[in-house]
Formats: sequence, C-alpha cells, structure tokens
Amino acid sequence: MNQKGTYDVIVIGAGFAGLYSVHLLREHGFTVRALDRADGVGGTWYWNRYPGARCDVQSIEYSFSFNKEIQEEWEWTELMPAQPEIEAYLNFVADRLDLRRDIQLSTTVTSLSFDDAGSEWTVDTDGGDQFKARWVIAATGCLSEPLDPAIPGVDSFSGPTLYTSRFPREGFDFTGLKVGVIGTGSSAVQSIPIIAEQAEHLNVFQRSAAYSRPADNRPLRPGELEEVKADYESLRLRQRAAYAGLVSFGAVSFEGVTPPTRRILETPVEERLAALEELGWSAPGAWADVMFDLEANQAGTELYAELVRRQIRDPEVAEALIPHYPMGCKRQILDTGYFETFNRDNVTLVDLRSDPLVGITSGSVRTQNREFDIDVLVLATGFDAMTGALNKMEITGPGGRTLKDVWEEQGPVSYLGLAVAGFPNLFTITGPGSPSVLTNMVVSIEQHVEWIVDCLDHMRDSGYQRIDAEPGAQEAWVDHAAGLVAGTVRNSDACNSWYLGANVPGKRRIHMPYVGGLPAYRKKCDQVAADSYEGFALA
Ligand code: NA7
Repeated sequence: MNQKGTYDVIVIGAGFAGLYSVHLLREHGFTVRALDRADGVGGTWYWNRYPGARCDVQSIEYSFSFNKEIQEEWEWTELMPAQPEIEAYLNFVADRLDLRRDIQLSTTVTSLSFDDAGSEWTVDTDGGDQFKARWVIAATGCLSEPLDPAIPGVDSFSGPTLYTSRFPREGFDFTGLKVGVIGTGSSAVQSIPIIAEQAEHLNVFQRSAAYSRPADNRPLRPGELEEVKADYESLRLRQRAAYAGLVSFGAVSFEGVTPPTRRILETPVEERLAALEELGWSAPGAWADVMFDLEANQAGTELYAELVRRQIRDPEVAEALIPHYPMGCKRQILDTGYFETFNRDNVTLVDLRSDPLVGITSGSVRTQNREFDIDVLVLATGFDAMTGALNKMEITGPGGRTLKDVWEEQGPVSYLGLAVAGFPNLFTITGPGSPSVLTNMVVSIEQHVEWIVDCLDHMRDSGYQRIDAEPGAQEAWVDHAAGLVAGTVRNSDACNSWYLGANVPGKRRIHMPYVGGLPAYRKKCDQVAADSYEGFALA
C-alpha cells in the first residue's frame, strides 16, 4: 500500500461534477485530489462513445455557467452536442482551469472507510494507493455503472462484444458484418441508424419498444451562438428558474408555452387525431391528464402509435415498435433516423416480447423460435442507475455498516440526494432524492457543488469536523419525495423504469430522482443551509 497523503477533500470522478468540484474547492482554499478510473477526464462523456452518442439538451444549455471566460471562448458547433464535442469541451475546461495537476487518472476507488476517532475517511484504490481526507465528494455519475445483462451464454460469444457504455476508443467498423444489438434504450436508438448504414445485416433485439421522436438536430447557424453569448446571463437565469434547469428539450423550446389544460379523455377521437396534424410528435403528450391517469395515458399512447405507423412500411414491424407501457414512465428519447432504419432491407427487428431471448452461443443469438447468426454483439443494456457506482465501492460508515447494506435494507434513501445518514462527511453529487437525471445535469451539478463547498466553508469557519444527515430529516425528505410521485404514471405498477430501479433484479423500488422540480429543490437546499444546516448534525 502506498500512502499518498492527506487532503481536505477527495473527489471521486472527473466528469462535469468532479471537474467543477476540484476547481471550486481550490478557489476556496481546500486541498483536493480527484481520482477517476478512466485514463482521461469526461466521466459519462468519456465512456459513452458509441456511434451517434449525443446529448438531448442543447449545447448552449448543457455547459458550465460558472466561468464567463470559458463560456465566451468555447465554440459549440451543433444545436445538440455529440459525444466527441462534449469530451473535447471537458478537456478544454480541465486545461483552461489547470485542473489536471490535482487529478489522478486510471485509479479506481475500491473502498472508503470512516475513522470515527479522527473523523476522516480512508480511501483505498485498485493500484494500492491510499489517501486520507476529512471529506469525500462522490462525483460518480448517475449512469456510470453498466448493468450486467445476465444473458445466458453471453461470455461464450466468440466475436467482439461491445458495450455502448464502454465502446472502444478507436471506434469500430461494422462494414460487412452481421451485427446484433441488444436493447432499445437511448444508447441503442442513437447507435442503430449508424450501425445499420455500415453493417451487412443488423438484428435489433427489442424487449421494450422505445418512446422516441426526431431530435431535429442541426449545425448552429452563423451568428446564433454569438447572439446567446451577448446575453448569456439571461439564459442562465431562465434555466435556473425552470422546472428542469433548461428552457428547451431537444429542438423544442418551452419558453412562452403554457401547460396544457385540455384533457384527452374529454376530447373526441377525431379531434385527438387532428392534434397530430397540428402538433406532430408533441401531440401525444400535449394533454393535462396523460401523466396522471393511466386511461388518459393509453389514449396518448394511441396517438404516438399512429405517428409510428406513419413511419414504417411493414405493418407488423410498426406494431412491434409501439410501446406497451405508459408514456412518460421512461425517459423520452430523441433520435436521428431511428424509425426510418426499420424500413431498410438489411435491418430486422426481433420482438422479444413475442419471441423471448433464450441465450447467446459462440456465433449467434437464440430466441425461443429462431437463431440469428452474428459476427459482433452490441450490448446497449443500460446501467445500475444512481446507486450502482456508489454500491460498487465498499463504503463503510463509523458503525461498521456499508452503504450497500443500508440501501439494500431501506432502498436508496438519502437526505436531499446530498448525503446519507450514518455516512458522515460524505457528499453525493446528484444522488437519489435530488432532481438529477430529470433535469439538465450541468445545472443540477453546479447547484450541488456550490452548496457543498459553502457547507465546507461553514464547517471550517465554525470549527466543525463532522456533518451527518439526521435519520429523521432523511426519512421526512424520502416521504416528501415519495408523496410527490405517488399516483403519477411514473410510479405506476405498469412502469418498469431505471428511475425506479426496476431494471436491476432485487433493487428496492423507489422513484430515485426528485420530481418536485429544480427551483423548489434549490429553495429547500438554500433554506437548510440558512437554518444552520437544518436536518444535519454538526459536531
Ligand atoms: P436504458 O435506457 O436502460 O436501455 C437499456 C435497454 O436494454 C432497454 O431497452 C432494456 O429493455 C434492454 N435490456 C436490458 N437488459 C436486457 C436483456 N437482458 N435482454 C434484452 N434487453 C435488455 O439504457 P441506455 O444506455 O439506452 O440509456 C440510459 C440513459 O442514458 C437514458 O435514459 C438517457 O438518460 C441517457 P427494458 O426496457 O428493460 O425492457
């Protein structure tokens, strides 16, 4: 074991959250070391480099607001940024702020243990390095721990097996190959059109059809970025005041749009269909009742089905591409040419609902009724979201219990998504119980990093060595968050989203992201800080 010294703070992760944490902590005079398992910075945007990987938030919004020079200097080229551009942006930020000297790459944190007497964490890594720190900030990402799809025989496949979430850095040429893609979440939906263009044949293995709509991405027009930069602060203020920390989703602006008041169940069917002509892909969700009533939701889904049918030549394929679960329960996907891909002669949709996946052999994917020869397997099978990366590390609190044990027993509980009772001086950025993945992540990350650094300032100035969430405050927050989502479509029994942990066998079913919106959440965090960190015990 190599003793690598003592820091005020160890930051785990060097994506958006880790980079900003290192910068702000240094500005506030704390000593800090960030550790990341990747050999480059970028976090989620380092790993998810599959073909077509792109953000669904506009580049002008999906960027740091804390540094005016960076905001001024960086030139986005597209409305919605592709992975290489976001990764390049984060490398630019790391260089511009000289962050690399405080970041140790290719280092995986294996365990954290809290020393009760000294009130400090010991941090162990895979390479045998050991660090000590009073505080730890887990900037470990919400979608960073790939889920093992546990498909029988997956290890026996003799060709390349590519996870979208661990795609080779040098890319992969599918030309002339028979490809099988398993999964139809956003990683698959973004990569399928590009793989289809290269492959000899592509089989898409779909368990649940996706709710997707065209992204309408495009290059930024000459002068468009300059116009935003001329008054960037106004956009930033509007973002912060918005429910999800953004004023548009994809190419669709929310500004000036009033929430729908018309109820689909009170609208005659022919008028519902007329909405398709007027609103296109926005029509299925443009009703007051679709997110709160399953029957209304079903009516919305029927409108969505009609839009899908219009894209697909083969009626049987079209029916298979229509989701069978409530709209809005999983994340809306934005695509570029997804549905059109299923009109290609070299693409086959394999509907696993009617013909379940049985397993994988050395050269094929087998379903109950058929066998598909393949040369390359692409697994777009998702993540152990929000808690996976934290559970992967053995985090032991002062009482000897691990965070994994606590979450297994109680579900992924947290006070404000910032800290878990029983794990003092450990902060989680965009943890379960915070708005996180339902918002523009960059806005949520900035809010969390700033709140945490203010808290550390307060502790240092007041001579506190220890902060721990109080179990009662945590329970009240968990109850409040659960109350807001109860009765909505998101939480219905018919919904099996990763928001609920439903994609991970055995995971306790709790809607992890907070649905109350970012402005209300920020107000709560500010109030907690103003009231001497109400709900936290300081010692
Ligand atoms: P997702 O959205 O979790 O999608 C994973 C997909 O893989 C989904 O279609 C799953 O079907 C499917 N899946 C997972 N395991 C299996 C097995 N064993 N057999 C067949 N199909 C399987 O992950 P993504 O990476 O696409 O996107 C994650 C987030 O990144 C996304 O929400 C955006 O926020 C950005 P299921 O739906 O579980 O039936």
